[in-house]
Amino acid sequence: MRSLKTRTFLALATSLLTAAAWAQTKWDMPTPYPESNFHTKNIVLFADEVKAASAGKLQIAVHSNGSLIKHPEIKRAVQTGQVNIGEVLVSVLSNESPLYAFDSIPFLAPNFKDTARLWKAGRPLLEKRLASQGVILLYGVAWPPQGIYTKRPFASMAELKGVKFRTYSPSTSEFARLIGTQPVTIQVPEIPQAFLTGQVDAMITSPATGVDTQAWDYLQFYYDVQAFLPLNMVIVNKAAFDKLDAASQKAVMDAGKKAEARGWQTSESENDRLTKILASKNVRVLQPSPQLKSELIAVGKKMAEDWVKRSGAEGEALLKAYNAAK
Ligand code: PCA
Repeated sequence: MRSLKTRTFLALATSLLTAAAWAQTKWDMPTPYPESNFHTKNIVLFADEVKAASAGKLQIAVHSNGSLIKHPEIKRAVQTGQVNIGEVLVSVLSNESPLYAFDSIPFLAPNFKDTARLWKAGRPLLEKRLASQGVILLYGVAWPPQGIYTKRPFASMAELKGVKFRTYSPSTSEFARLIGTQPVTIQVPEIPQAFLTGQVDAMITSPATGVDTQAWDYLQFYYDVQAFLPLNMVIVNKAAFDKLDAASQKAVMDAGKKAEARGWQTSESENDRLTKILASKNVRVLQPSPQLKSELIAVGKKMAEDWVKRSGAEGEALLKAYNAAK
């Protein structure tokens, strides 16, 4: 028979172990883009930092490429607590509210500097809206500028007429319609298959996604239009966040701040390198013709007007804050 001392020690050790196991929380984190993508790599670093800063108490398992939950379902999954954290493209939600299309208006904020100012103006409105649904907006990072990939060269909108055009959000589908093409919404994991089976023949996206999806296998031209820089955001279920101990909450907030700064930096600094990869794979990287450029600017103007009408007071407040911060 064990001595009283040993028994007391064993009982104590067991209860300590049980407490430690209880204190450990695991969150699943669905994300829409592949492992190779800079947003995903940034999230993996974020998860590592949360684990270290919470002394292993909060572990975030990243499920990239829509493997756990498909992109259009991720926001709902976070909101309902099916998962506690996730990443989405802001404008994928714009059927829910036009507010979420604020970052997809062609030529409103066509570079990183203006998009940072636009994000600053839009963020409080998004935070408020999400908070009313029990969701915390942790951070946002812009994609590089969006351009147009095609199989053939073109110099005007008329030459694109009727082309089946891959889009990724309600706003990009509206853009596709306004330039005379036929939008087909396809999320990134399905892009190669969609081109190889002839579902689409052109697309709008960044050099980053062009490289991730090996665009050179089915597209030969990239027009560096620099139309807009859409944002991804990382969102958290508030009830789950509130259940964390103070140290873990701080770990999430601090790591979120760092990920935001790192993500913007990488998005900008990697864009040249990724554009060069496209060129090295024989995708011709071209500037839009002056005619095409002015046609696209007119499309952007129309989209801006429509968006202001649809988004009402929120849209007005956002644009006012954006313009005031110039
Ligand atoms: N890549 C994502 C969104 C914007 C981008 O550059 C996509 O093509 O779906």
